[in-house]
Amino acid sequence: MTQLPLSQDQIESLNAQGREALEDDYGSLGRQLGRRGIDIDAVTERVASFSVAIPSWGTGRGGTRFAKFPLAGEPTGIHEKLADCAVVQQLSRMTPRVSPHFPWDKIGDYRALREEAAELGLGFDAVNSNTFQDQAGQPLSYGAGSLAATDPAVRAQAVEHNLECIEIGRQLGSTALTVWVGDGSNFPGQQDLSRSFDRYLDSAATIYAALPGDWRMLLEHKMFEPAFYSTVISDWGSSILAAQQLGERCQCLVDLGHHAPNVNIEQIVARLHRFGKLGGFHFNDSKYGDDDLDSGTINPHQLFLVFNELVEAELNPRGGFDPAYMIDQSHNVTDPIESLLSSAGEIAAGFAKALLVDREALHLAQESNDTMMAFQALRQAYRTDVTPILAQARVGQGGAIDPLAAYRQSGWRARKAQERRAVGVGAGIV
Ligand SMILES: [Mn+2]
Repeated sequence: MTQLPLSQDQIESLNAQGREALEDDYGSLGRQLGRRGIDIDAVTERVASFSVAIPSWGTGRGGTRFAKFPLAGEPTGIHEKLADCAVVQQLSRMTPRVSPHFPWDKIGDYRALREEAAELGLGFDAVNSNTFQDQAGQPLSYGAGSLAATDPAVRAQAVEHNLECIEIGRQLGSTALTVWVGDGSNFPGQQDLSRSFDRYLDSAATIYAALPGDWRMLLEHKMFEPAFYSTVISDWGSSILAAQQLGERCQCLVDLGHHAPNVNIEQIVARLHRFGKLGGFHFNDSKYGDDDLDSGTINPHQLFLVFNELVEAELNPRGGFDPAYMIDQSHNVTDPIESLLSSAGEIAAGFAKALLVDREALHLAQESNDTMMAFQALRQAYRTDVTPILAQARVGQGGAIDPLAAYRQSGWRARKAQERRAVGVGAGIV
């Protein structure tokens, strides 16, 4: 029996106010798409079945390296984080899974946690290990690296933590482990660039060997930060080399914000898929060297082009296509629930627009080297306002026509500000 956090009656009554306008807009868009040979209901059905995971830490106020400004009523532990994830899911109907992070979400009974999530209408996605910071009571420090550290005892501790994450994930019903390490260097000469990669591969192989049969290991690359001269898994090249060496069930995870500015990420997606190594995706946006702005806020066109490759990949599944999608953002100045609702909408919009591309016209134009018409095939889809499709997909599953309005009307955060203990100010986190 599910216990949803918000009043479904309240959502329905707000929807009732917007239903006539939605039907009008949906009908109009349907006729427009019909003229292009597209069945709007088929697209809505695809969008309704699309989902993206929420990272448990995304429900709290993030921060920068400089500061973190807490929000009254933000969650203080995994139980409250789950409740907030359930709010996002109830309104958006696009985020049914939570991606937990250890040791941040560490508790005593994971089977009970799995049941608690199920009662909120949630499941668990990939588990994330953390060897990029030290925890209270930890015997050895990751100050000089973790999986690639020169000290074998530090490497063993980092491997052991990943094995524990797999064990926790088994109890939660996860089937993937995402590994990101901050290992790298800040000075030329500080680290042997080849030997550090060797040590990483050696540690990662031990983790890979412990994966349950139906699990995948996802390697997340990041160009820089916290290491600013070199990072061990800095780019998709290092990532795919490691994934190919480790084995078939080791794949690469692309985080939109983890590349140099202007890098053609959609091409990286196509390349990884070509070799069966596209394992997952972290959605966010970036303007400069930052990597955690809200999805679609800066470059929605890039998001669309990435989805265009993902839709192509799905149509040409070279040995399978099952990427793990997750939102990965730092919500510094907004209510995290509002950011997650907005981002889920932006991500789904990118997907919906990619579904509207006239693939036959695109492929024909590509084959005949008709540059302008190939571009127009993409542009026509990108220009289409898919808002009514997204709203219809949500409503069809009990979600809100306007998730942000419904959330504000619910008074959730003000209520939680009364009930939850305050989070202290502090240094920023990733
Ligand atoms: Mn990420």
